[in-house]
Amino acid sequence: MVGKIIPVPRLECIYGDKGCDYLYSKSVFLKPLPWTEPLAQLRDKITAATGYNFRIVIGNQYRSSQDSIGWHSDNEPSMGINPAIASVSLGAARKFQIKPIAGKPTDFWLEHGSLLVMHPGCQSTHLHQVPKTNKVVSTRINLTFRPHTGGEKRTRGTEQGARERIFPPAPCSLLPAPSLPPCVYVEKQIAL
Ligand SMILES: O=C(O)CCC(=O)C(=O)O
Ligand SMILES: [Mn+2]
Repeated sequence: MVGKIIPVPRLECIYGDKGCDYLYSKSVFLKPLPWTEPLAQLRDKITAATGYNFRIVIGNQYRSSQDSIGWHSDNEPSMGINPAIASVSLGAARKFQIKPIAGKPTDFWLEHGSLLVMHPGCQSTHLHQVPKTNKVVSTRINLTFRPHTGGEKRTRGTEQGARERIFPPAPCSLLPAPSLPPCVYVEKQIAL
């Protein structure tokens, strides 16, 4: 379908380091707005908890039960090889599913304030999605913090300190939950 514009079933935004442009599905181009103070604070908190460094955050807003994201892996080349991705969920709880590429899904609920970490390697072995649902659900926002190999590096203040501490990234000290694939970790509640 050449030239046909198909809207994604959710709202999206991106914040991050200057020049860390993001292209996904070979067709959707996102240009980051500068970090806001609350987002930068949350990024640094997640870095402190996981040991992973992040340069962009993509926000998804699921307005209702009919907003969703289909099976995919986050394997855009601009994130480098084997990215670690951490996401924070806000608002309504939604079912998140993850499965080995040719395997059966594991379902779990991402509640308000939960932190999901997909460790390096997860994107090559697993797919994930947030399906539509027939239940009535209110708005959910998901913030996915991601690395990026391009753009301009941050140079000031605590951001520089954070980068020096964890670059190259330390292995994440958080352990996977027993019921989940080993590449995933979920913390029920992070201090927001
Ligand atoms: O909303 C979620 O929990 C997942 C979002 C996601 O997979 C993505 O933005 O790539
Ligand atoms: Mn994803």
